[in-house]
Amino acid sequence: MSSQFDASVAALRSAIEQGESFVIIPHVNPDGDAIGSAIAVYIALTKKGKRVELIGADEVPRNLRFLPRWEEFRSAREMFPDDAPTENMPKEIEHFDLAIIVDLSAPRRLAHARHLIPLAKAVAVVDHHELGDDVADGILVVDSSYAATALLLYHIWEAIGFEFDSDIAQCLLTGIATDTGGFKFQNTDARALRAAADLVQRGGNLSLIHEMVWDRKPESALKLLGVALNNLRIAANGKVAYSTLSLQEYESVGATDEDSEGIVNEVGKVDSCVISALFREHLPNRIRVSVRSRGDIDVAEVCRKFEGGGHKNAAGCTFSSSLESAIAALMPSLEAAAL
Ligand SMILES: [Mn+2]
Repeated sequence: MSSQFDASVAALRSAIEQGESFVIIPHVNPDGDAIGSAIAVYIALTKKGKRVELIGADEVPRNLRFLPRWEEFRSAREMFPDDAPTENMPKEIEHFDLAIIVDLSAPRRLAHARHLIPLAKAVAVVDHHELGDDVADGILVVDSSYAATALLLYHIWEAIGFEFDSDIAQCLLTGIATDTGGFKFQNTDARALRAAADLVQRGGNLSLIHEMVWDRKPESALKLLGVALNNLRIAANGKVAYSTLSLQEYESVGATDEDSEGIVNEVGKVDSCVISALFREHLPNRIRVSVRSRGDIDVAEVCRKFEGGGHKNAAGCTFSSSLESAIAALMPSLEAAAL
């Protein structure tokens, strides 16, 4: 650990000790790491007797609604319906001593929740993504060598003055488990496994996480998977596998975009492919693309060219266009990266 990192951890600890009121914010379209990390910090601060709000742009995904205290999340979309600062702010969100943003560093990825940032005296970032060009101004506790923000948090937990309990263990374990794909992605290192073992000992329940996150799906999600597999296309001599989901197809099986979770990984099982992608028309002419790669291929770099981002092997971007235009725009870069 660099001394810069240690200094940031010390700064976060003193901001936590001195602050009275906090807001914890995960990124837009949150995953298990964002939600698990946010709730863990929320519980720890609450136990210290602090006033804490847990606010995200989006709702807690259905498959994470087994986590302790997930119902305490509040929606920034409801708070800021016009996606602008409002005059009649509820009293409890008028001021915060510290805003802690987790699993991201770019304020634009807070979406509606970014309007909370000016209400906070200071900001802290806890994240494991590479810093981009849009970074919140504040205490940066960032290290991209960690497989998950929850894993980074696990390592600094006591250094920032927090205690563990079984609910916190379950939240952090969920963050680590989801960002490592159930401990099977390349980022699953000894550090992640050691942390997981300790978190299980502290009360985390890994089989419950597997069941709730991956092994229980609504009928609509399985039907949507069927549609996506049926739409499978192959490019670059088999090196790129991709699929599409149109708005009409979502509607035909009664699915929402949440049901597309994990489908890109199924597409990526084509044995010859090194890059997989799923193009989803989740709103009219709004295309979300999830991209995955094997080995050393950096798809985050590709997605950054289209104002997206992510990790080397798991990234995404969005297009305001038709499905076919989004495919035409992105495929040349994916094919080039696959060669
Ligand atoms: Mn993460």
